[in-house]
Amino acid sequence: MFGRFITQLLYITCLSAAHPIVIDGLWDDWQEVPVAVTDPEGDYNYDDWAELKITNDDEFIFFKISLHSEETLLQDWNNFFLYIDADRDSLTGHPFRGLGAELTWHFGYRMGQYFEQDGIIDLWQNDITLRQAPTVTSTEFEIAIARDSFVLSDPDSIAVIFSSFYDTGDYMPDNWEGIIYHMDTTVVGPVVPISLEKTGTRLVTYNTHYTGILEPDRQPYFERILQALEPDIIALQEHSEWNEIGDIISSWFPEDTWYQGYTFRDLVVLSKYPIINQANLINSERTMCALLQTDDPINPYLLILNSHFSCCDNDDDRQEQVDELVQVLREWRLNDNGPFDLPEGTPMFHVGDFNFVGYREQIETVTAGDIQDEATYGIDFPLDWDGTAITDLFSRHTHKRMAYTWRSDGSSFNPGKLDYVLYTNSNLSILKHFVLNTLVMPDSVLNEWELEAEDTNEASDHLPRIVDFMVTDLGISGELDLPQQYILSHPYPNPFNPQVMIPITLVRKAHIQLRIYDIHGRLVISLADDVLPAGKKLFSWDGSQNPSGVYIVRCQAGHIMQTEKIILLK
Ligand SMILES: [Ca+2]
Ligand SMILES: [Ca+2]
Ligand SMILES: [Ca+2]
Ligand SMILES: [Ca+2]
Repeated sequence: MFGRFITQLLYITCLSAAHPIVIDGLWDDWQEVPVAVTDPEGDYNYDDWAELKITNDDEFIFFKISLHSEETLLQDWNNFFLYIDADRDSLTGHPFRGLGAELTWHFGYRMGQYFEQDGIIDLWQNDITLRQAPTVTSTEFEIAIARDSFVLSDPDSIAVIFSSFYDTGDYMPDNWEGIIYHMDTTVVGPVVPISLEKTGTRLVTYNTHYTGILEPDRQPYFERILQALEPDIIALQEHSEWNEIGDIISSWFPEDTWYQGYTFRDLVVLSKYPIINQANLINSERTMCALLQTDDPINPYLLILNSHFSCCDNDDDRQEQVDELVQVLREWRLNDNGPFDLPEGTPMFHVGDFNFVGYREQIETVTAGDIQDEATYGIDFPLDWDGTAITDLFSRHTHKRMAYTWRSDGSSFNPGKLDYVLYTNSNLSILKHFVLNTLVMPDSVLNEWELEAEDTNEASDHLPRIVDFMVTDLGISGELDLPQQYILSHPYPNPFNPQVMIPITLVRKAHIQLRIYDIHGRLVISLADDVLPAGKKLFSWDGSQNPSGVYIVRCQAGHIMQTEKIILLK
């Protein structure tokens, strides 16, 4: 009895700490959160809990659960139960061990129950604003539930038990009365917002939900969204067979010339840059590509892969599709056996609605080129030009610590990350990226961008993903005649604030002009205009008096001129 009393005291003193948690499937935001329960390994022979953390912010209560046992899917494939005694009264609610639980939630069935005095009410994810990540298989998950949902009505403290198999599984915690968590009323505050303002070249990927841009009642939402975003390149999925898309987009941007690619199944790429080649890439027609000719002075080519892989629980088809895609890219790049000539070192994005709601191996396949069925599709092939994986970009909402890209409040499925942006980080730098969710944006920001709160919610069940980027690599383009003797090396750090270092290497004495220009080509400062001896010299520039943005470092040595883009990020 005395032991239990001490334990309870410890829980009360330790377990109260507000933290800003982003529901995105990344874990660094949990590092400062103390462990609530360490559960033993082997106390259950199937789904075996390992650890529980609990915290809250102004709006949500957060749980991070992890398993000793193998990976599973939180929104399916399990019989995980969460019991919350919201009034800390064991005589009210559903009796479970020492709890009287007002809320029971079954993760695998995506259903719960609210036990109130007069009866039992069935619950769906939207009733408790359930948010969880990742959307693919894992051994750890982060979960958010609204504190002010009618089920919880923002309690001061709760008692919690997780069970891994109905009412007989592994319990976390194992003690009878559960873990007590006290809400921390420290104000966490809203997330630092991401401005919609464009920096660099902008790519938008968007599943338009059954040809939404063509539907008269949904078209105005898309028009406002795309006009606010001002994309340079648009990749659309689920827009089905129709031809007017180029005319519609052009009519929304009368100042610009737009190039429309062909429609492959339900995929199309539109661009302000000429589309010089395009092709379907796999048998199921679920990945297309478009080669663009941009005005980038470093590497004028850009390859956009646009995918809409098989939906839902069709893991086998989806894995086949991504395996086949890696095979196609491997044969193209290694053996020149592809739909058209692809210049070596061409920067590449792979975007779209990937529908990754099952095995996380599919992510490994499209990033690291890890083929699952090597007997059919051959050996693995890392997809970046430098022999490494391409990068999976994690973006959050501009005004919310959320990263989901699909949401349907009437569905039993909680919002998830279905839409991906992958890129070759050997030659592309990301300047800004976000998910647009107008529902969470303040009126002042909506007004500024001539958006309405319901826009993204009414347009589609997917949210658009936005990425601003620039081409960065000077080293591996096969198309440009680059000087053999490197003079200007990559400035560092990049992005920088406020000081950037610029290394110059001269193999012999030379007259050097080193200047920094802004993105509009206006001279910002001249750092050197002098004869310098052979050897290494490090220049620096302090940008504290200049606005954030992209700047060009230009180094002229005799007839050789080299440039580097640098980003001042304050
Ligand atoms: Ca997180
Ligand atoms: Ca355990
Ligand atoms: Ca109760
Ligand atoms: Ca246990």
